Amino acid sequence: MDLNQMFSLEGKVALVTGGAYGIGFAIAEALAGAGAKIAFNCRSQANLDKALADYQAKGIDAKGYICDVTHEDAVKQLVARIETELGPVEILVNNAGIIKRIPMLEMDAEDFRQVVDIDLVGPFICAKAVIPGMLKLGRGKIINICSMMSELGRETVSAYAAAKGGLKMLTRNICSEYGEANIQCNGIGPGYIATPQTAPLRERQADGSRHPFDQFILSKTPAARWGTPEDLMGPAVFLASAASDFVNGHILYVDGGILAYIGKQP
Ligand code: NAP
Ligand code: GCO
Repeated sequence: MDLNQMFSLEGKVALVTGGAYGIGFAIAEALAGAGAKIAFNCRSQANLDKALADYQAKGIDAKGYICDVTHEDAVKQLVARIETELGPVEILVNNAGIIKRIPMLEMDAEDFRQVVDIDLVGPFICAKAVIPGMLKLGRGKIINICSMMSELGRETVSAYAAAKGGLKMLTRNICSEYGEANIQCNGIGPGYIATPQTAPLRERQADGSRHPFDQFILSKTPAARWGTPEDLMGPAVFLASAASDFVNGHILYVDGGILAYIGKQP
């Protein structure tokens, strides 16, 4: 197979959850650039309208839908609609996610459940909805967007770390259960990426200096910068394409080296 063909996604249908902005939008843009037909979902009409205009501005003919990934019936209907309008989903990117930064002792179980529901149960529901179609097709790619918190903990993110650690294991389990059916399920573990989700950690101080957490991330990252959504484009195309057909159950960390580094000595 020639290299271009190996990385080509020509004509394949990709569903990117939460693809309205941030990491999901960049990944969808990359998949479209490699030839995929894009479907994405988000929860509000305002975000959907803005996203459709943003895709159009990039010359991408994406189909957008309102759908909450935690509602199993709605996700089933979404996948059925995409099948009718675009064709069977061959690539699923489980990207939709939220974080709540609350010290554990101050966190209500309800908040904890909501994070786990969106960040872990959501990917289960979406994978469950697309796998039957992939089985019929005889192939499929599922990419779960994990996190540094799939490996590391830190103060205030107990629910998020529990969910993203769980998502790493869901990834390995889907690989174990459906690898034989030629479905590859891998994860991308982004490092600290500049998106709306991390904006509060990068806010400038009143005197114009960097947020202490921003400085902490720069010192903890060998690349000495925050990642950008664009940093995830190549890895996403790789894991969605035939180039990764024998890569399964793997988490590809795209973190500027954070997980390799003990941190700057004082
Ligand atoms: P973001 O800017 O907050 O975007 C999150 C997206 O998910 C939005 O499009 C949002 O749209 C959608 N979403 C949230 N809950 C949803 C639900 N229940 N159903 C459907 N869509 C939902 O976040 P991001 O930084 O791009 O992060 C994307 C993914 O990467 C998340 O899973 C996040 O945990 C993970 N991640 C982020 C970083 C980082 O540093 N930024 C690092 C590692 C991993 P609506 O609000 O319109 O629904
Ligand atoms: C936090 C951050 C993270 C990142 C990301 C790291 O508060 O520590 O929001 O958890 O968003 O997931 O990979």
